[in-house]
Amino acid sequence: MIRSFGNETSAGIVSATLLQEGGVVVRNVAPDDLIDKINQELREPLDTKGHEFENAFNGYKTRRLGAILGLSRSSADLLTNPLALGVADAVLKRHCENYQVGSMTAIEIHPGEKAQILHRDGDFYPIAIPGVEFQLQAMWALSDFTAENGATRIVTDRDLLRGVKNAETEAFENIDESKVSQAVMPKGSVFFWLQSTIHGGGANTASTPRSGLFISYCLGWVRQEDNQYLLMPRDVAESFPENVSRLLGYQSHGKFLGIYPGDPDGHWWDA
Ligand SMILES: O=C(O)CCC(=O)C(=O)O
Ligand SMILES: [Fe+2]
Repeated sequence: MIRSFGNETSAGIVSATLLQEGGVVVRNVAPDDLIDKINQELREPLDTKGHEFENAFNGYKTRRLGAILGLSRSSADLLTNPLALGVADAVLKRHCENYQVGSMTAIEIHPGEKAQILHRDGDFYPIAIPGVEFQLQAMWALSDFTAENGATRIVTDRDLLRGVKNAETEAFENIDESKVSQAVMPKGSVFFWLQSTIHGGGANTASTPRSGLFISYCLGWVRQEDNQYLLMPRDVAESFPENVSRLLGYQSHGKFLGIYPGDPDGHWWDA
């Protein structure tokens, strides 16, 4: 079972549970009107471009979109949600001074989609350091997430949870279903899981789509999954509040890494 908390729960309790158990749901964090606005902003691009991301990993009945802030400005409110940042602070700042967006992806699983292959998102980082999470993942429910419509699945088995990556890649395909739990949650809730947590999208056997906004936050000294500088050029990034442009990567890490003229901490000149 994945632990599910009410929205009065502190980031401290949520992150402690997450670090212990690999995944945690917090219900009803984002107001309905925000979620409705984001759904409105994403509708047309999902319908026209969402199928471009179909492949064996993403599925052939799943619509996706990247570069979300360019399509849905309201999504910035989920990116900078105080609970999400509180959890990201607790999980990531153990290993960095600041963190950044890895990727933001809308994922709409349509009826008839199969369960996605179980995997770890951060396996594109070619090393593993035991106890270090290179990134944290959040899935915001833009619709209700149910067992039938494809709520995200995670493996809750503790041995697998802490395993060294890639060693059990083979085993990912033969995982006993009794070790898999789903992040069932109402629209507006958020599901957090660790980079080390094995997971995947669920099968949709319902009659309506399951819609979510995936946001990953990665350590400030690793490369971001999606190239935010090309997806979100400087003028677009800087049209958002500074906390958003910083998260996109328009900030340095410490005094020497990622410096540029205009860096909000002034390290270009300082160094
Ligand atoms: O859609 C989901 O619930 C999870 C998708 C996922 O894990 C991925 O595409 O990496
Ligand atoms: Fe994933």
